[in-house]
Amino acid sequence: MQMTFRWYGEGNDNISLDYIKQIPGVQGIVWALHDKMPGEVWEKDEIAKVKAQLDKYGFNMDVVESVNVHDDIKIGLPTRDMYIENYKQTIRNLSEFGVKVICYNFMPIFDWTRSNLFHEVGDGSTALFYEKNMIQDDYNAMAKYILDFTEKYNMSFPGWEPERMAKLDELFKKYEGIDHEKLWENLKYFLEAIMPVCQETDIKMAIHMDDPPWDIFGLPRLLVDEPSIDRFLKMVDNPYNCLTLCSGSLGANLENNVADIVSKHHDRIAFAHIRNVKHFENGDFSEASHRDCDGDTGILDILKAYHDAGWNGYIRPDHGRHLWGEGPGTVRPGYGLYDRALGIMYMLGVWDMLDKLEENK
Ligand code: DNO
Repeated sequence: MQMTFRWYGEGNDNISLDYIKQIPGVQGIVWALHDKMPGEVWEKDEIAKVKAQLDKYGFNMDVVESVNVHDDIKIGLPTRDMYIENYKQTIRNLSEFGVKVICYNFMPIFDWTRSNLFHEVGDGSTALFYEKNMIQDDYNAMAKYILDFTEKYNMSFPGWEPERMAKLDELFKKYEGIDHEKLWENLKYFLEAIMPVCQETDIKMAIHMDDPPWDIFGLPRLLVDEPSIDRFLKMVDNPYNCLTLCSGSLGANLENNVADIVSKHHDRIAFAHIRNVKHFENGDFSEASHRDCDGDTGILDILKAYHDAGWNGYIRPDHGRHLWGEGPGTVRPGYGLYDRALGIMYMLGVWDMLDKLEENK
């Protein structure tokens, strides 16, 4: 496996590359041009700037997270072809800088959804939290909570672009009639259109799991469990059509066994997100440290499944808790420095030990 760390870019992330360089084992930065709207072409000079910043530290830029997909593609509007052409151009431009994997998602309107971004965990730290009752029919309260937060702290979250969010009602109207089957069709159309460019440029498309893995606010969600992943991989059966297997997104449903999915589909997992989730009886869940026993996701089984498979894809710690003074205004929710660095040490500790045991067999 190849360890990476997500970084939001200069001026957009309080964590510096200097600090990231001090975390053992990090080879690459998971990056993006965060000021791009979905549908816009990423220009070479913009990509070159990031490359120069990463080169100084010897980090690779192999993984992009995310090149967001325009709503018109998800909805299947006639304008989708124009946005698909732009997407292809972005893939071609990225390939000139050695990019190998593009992480993206196909969730209608919202990316990840939570009801509390800094929930007290009980040990003095905070974490992202999902209160089931808060995320039912009315999207306005949840959207207002997130958007007020981003405005107050002068940041924007990927997938929560204020320009799009300002037109939420309109967006919901556009998605009327888009059920699961329509959305699957539109996903297939998109992938079949871009696969030849992926083959030509040797870039894998790695779809992120839906987070949480169920429909919200009446919007369909597709990548939610093993059968839907099977369907996705068969639907476009191409080695460049891959997964970003996010243990935390899938782990929000206790019925998902992420380690089993790893064993079954490791050859199509281009990128692994490792996140641990702790469940409560009423259906709420909180994010937790990466340590196996702090959550219910089965982190040890998952790492072992990757190791047993001899997997050599990209991996990163996903959401961590906010520790040691990190809080609103100092870090991006879920993306502090400390818990993700601890997560890396945990993962590398497990991995090194598995290597050693294999060596000594
Ligand atoms: C959450 C992330 C997601 C992910 C996108 C990929 O923190 O894992 O926002 O980047 O869904 O498109």
